[in-house]
Amino acid sequence: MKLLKTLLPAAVVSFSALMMPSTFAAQWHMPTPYGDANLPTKIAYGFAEQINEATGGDLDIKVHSGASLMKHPEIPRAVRTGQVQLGEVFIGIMGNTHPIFKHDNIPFLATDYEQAQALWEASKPEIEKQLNKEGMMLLYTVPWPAQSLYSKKPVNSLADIQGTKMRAYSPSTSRLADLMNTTPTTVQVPDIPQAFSTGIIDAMITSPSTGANGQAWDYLSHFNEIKAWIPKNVVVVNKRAFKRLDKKTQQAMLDAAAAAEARGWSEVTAQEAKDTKTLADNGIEVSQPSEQLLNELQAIGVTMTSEWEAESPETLTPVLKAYRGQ
Ligand code: PCA
Repeated sequence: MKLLKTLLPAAVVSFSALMMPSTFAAQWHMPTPYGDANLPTKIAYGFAEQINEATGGDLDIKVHSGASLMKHPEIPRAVRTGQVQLGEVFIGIMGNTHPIFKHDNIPFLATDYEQAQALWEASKPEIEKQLNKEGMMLLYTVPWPAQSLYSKKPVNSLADIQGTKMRAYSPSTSRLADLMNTTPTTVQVPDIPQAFSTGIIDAMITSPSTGANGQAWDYLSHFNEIKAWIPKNVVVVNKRAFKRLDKKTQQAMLDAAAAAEARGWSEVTAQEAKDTKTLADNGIEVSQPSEQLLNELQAIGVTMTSEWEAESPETLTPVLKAYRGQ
């Protein structure tokens, strides 16, 4: 009798394991900061779907877009502590964790996609090292369209904008606002329309996508294509959670990550054109920067690059050299 009692549960388990392999299907949760209209979010859904298909449904990743599961600044800690298995984060918001994360928001360090990719290759080993220290593993990155200046009036030089309130979305963009003689105010994407309409901010630097998604024509009138930097999101997985997956599932995740990253770099240019057109179609005046504005901003970029490098020359000087091919 005693023997039967101890044997029985084991028998039940192995029977159900045979009959219902789906008993072992896992559901993972993936919070992302931005809404469904954004390229990074579309890519996140595609990434989850590819893994689901490759594993025959054994690993089902539920994407929680638009900061619906948790606020954006909470996502890195949630992945680190294993509260969620993986998540998407804007690299720049981790700028205070380690200066390598600031490579992503330095004006005029990398202004086209080829340069942005080269900067990413140069920064990636250190990014991986820092994420690893925090118990996370890098899966893939997705670039945003180039970041340009939105305002309520034409801006031909920094004098036209000084003293106004500028949106910031990372430590580096706060510093940039200071150097532009504007006042930085941190505002998350969902709060942008209200921040403009209540006068909390007067201007911002972000992609045509974020302006188009937030219907920027409702609260501002000018988009100046300074194209000052090309920031990125990263998707990171909790290391322990990844290690517990079987080899086949790990490989499926790495394959899906590689496909996601390739898709981002190949689709971002078209996305940029489409969203810029949406801004213009809705009455926003899209213009090219004057030489003076460009010179002034580029000078700030030089200052910010050297300030950044000085934060940790032993790590950042080699990154800059690798990027510049020195
Ligand atoms: N949109 C996001 C990040 C960069 C971008 O283009 C934002 O404005 O916060």
